[in-house]
Amino acid sequence: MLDKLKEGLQIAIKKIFGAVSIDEQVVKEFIKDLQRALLQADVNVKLVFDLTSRIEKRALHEAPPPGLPRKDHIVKILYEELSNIMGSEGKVELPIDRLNVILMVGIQGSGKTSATAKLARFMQKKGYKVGVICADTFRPGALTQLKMLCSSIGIEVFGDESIKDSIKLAMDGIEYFKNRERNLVIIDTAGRHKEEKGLLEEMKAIADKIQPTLTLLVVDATIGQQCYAQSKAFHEATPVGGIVVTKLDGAAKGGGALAAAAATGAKILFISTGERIDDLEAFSPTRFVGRLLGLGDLKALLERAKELEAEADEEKLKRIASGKMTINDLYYQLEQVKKLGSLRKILDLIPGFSSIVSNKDLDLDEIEKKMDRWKAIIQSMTKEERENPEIITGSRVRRIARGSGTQEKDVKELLMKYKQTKALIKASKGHALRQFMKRFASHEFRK
Ligand SMILES: Nc1nc2c(ncn2[C@@H]2O[C@H](COP(=O)(O)OP(=O)(O)OP(=O)(O)O)[C@@H](O)[C@H]2O)c(=O)[nH]1
Ligand SMILES: [Mg+2]
Repeated sequence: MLDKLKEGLQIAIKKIFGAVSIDEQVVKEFIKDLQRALLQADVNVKLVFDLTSRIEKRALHEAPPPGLPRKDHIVKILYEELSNIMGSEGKVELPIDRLNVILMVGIQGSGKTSATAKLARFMQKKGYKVGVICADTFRPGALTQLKMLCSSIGIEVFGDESIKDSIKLAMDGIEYFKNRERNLVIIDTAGRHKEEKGLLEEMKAIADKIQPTLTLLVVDATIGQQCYAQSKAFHEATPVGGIVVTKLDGAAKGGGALAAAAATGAKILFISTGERIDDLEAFSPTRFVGRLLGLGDLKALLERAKELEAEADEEKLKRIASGKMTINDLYYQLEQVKKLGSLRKILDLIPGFSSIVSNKDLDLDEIEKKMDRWKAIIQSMTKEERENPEIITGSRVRRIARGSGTQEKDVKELLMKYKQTKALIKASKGHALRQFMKRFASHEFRK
């Protein structure tokens, strides 16, 4: 599956690992290799350039945690950014103590009927009691096709070729299975063409009437980045709970199809990778990208990176607590707080905090804006200035303010705060800060 893309990405990675040292030249070449591989897989041009410019920036400017080779760090960046464009992790969790209804929709020939049978199989293996409904009144032989596929897995299909009303078929089918102790029914519908407004409306009418637990949109990977327009049209007609991307086996444009589907904001929940009934798998962006990049080595690399990052955090904390805080450390702190989410959310989590400080005393939006300004200011400092802020006077203050699009008084304020914080931490021997950071860093605050 996606062999071409896999090959292209792995060539790029091999070059990074083969380089004597990582310099701008090597990174630029790596970026070119990535672009070539992604464009060949029909990933949208803008998406490719946005993605690779992010990777380039991070590869050139982001320092790896101490101990992690630069090469490994770049592969890790590639892994993170690629996973990101494949969307976020999704899961199908349906309660077993009631009747769940999954509605399959998609244009003609996208693979709905096959996906219906495959999904029935997938959920059957998970222990669900599944029934399948044929609500396709359009395609000749639709019921026979579905029955044939499902008979091999012992799943009953409800259908009636004399009924020409798909909504009635769906309703009758649900009623039928309700009386037969099923907890999941999957409804196969007729192919719809995205340009035909009437058909999108019909789908909406079915969805409105039967109120499915989940609507799954089936898209064909061989159309590549066109998946975007198609998924978007459907998603706008009726909220799509998830996407099934089919025919990924041998689809040269599969990478583009996945990225495009994810770009609509609907989650990709399943991928279909062949014509056999068992060729359906739950989709996980991180696992998928891991496989693309060759998971074996990657897993070890990611674990090592995580350990080193944790170590580095601990080291930084020690240094800050001992009063040897640099501007770099301050920047790191700002980043950490940002990573945790919005300040308002974090402060809400601190027991008793809201009763001590009312929201009007504390303009959190203003503080967040200030934090962003501070980050910009620090980014405009030279390495020397960050390590040795005492040298920042007169003309340097002016230069930094200009470079960061802030005012001189903002730069001065930052320097003042830095001095105060440093003195405060030194005075308390770092005790207060350590407690505070430990609590912030612990997982209970992360979500
Ligand atoms: N190679 C491959 N073929 C697939 C896959 N999924 C579906 N197909 C094939 O694609 C063709 C169309 O699949 P169907 O499931 O009938 O598509 P449909 O969306 O139900 O089509 P209509 O009901 O006419 O709208 C069939 O020949 C399937 O065997 C897949 O993942 N891989
Ligand atoms: Mg069909």
